[in-house]
Amino acid sequence: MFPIETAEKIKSMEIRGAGRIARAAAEALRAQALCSKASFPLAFVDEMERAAELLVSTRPTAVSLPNAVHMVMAGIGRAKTVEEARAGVVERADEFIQSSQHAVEKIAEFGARHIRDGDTILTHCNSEVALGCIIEAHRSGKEIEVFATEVRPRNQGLITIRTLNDAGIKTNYIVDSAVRSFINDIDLVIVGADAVTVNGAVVNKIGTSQVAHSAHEARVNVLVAAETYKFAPRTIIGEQIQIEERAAGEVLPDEIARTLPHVTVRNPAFDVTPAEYIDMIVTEQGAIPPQMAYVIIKEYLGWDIGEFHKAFEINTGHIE
Ligand code: RI2
Repeated sequence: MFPIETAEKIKSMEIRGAGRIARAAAEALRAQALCSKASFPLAFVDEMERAAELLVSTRPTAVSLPNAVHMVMAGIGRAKTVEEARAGVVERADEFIQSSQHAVEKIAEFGARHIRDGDTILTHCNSEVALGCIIEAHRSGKEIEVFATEVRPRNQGLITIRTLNDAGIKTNYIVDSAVRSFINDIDLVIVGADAVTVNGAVVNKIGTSQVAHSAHEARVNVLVAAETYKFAPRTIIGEQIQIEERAAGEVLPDEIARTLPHVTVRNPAFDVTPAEYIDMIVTEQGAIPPQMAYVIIKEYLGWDIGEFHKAFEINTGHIE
């Protein structure tokens, strides 16, 4: 699929989930590189940069998206010909997609070990990696039960309960506001992430921080399943994660909203859970306490300070 089509599908959430949108973006850049008719390197770079910007502009919160685009675009490197640049992009895109799929499997394997036989788990939203851990625990023979939230307003909980049902896992479906009522029945909370900041805060679907707060109060452990490419390098230089606010119509139908002129609907899609409410983050490199997010950004994601400066210059339009 080409970048324009992929961008539309990410915007409309036909393609959704932080990992999936990252892989879809890598795939779109690969398709663009393969079909480019650019006859000299600068034209190729220009075309690819426009595609990259379009993809990154679709949804602002999941850092996996700009990280994936950055990794794929780095394939252009110092290429001297269009063919070299094209091959670089294709190679990096393939590498990213493969390593992303591998990361999802590794996290399932590591995360499942934190689930005990007889555990009742609560999950919020629809995270491929969080569900991977749960399904792997079930597959390895552990008797588990899950509570899954509805996830207003987009109801991603429906996808979650279908997946759990298909896997044969005993599942309870609850409205988002019922989490505190059931928290004493829960042994472990497992959620995914759209972004992890340098101070170990986790940005995930709206409501995650309430879930984590309830869990903290009830002394229930919170495990976050997140691939290393969901860690946000630019938070090291003080950049904030932008929380996407989606259309009011997702919460309240327009025909009702029109009759309520004094009412403003607010629809943030994500919230921030502070590190102190998170017990561990399971990455494909192993589990870490959230306070070690810096190490993942520096050691595994491999951003060096030169790249921070470059990113900073691009963002501020300031070139030294
Ligand atoms: P995986 C989703 O965002 C949810 O917030 C989910 O927890 C997160 O991405 C991670 O998903 P949305 O696209 O990568 O539904 O673990 O807004 O699948």
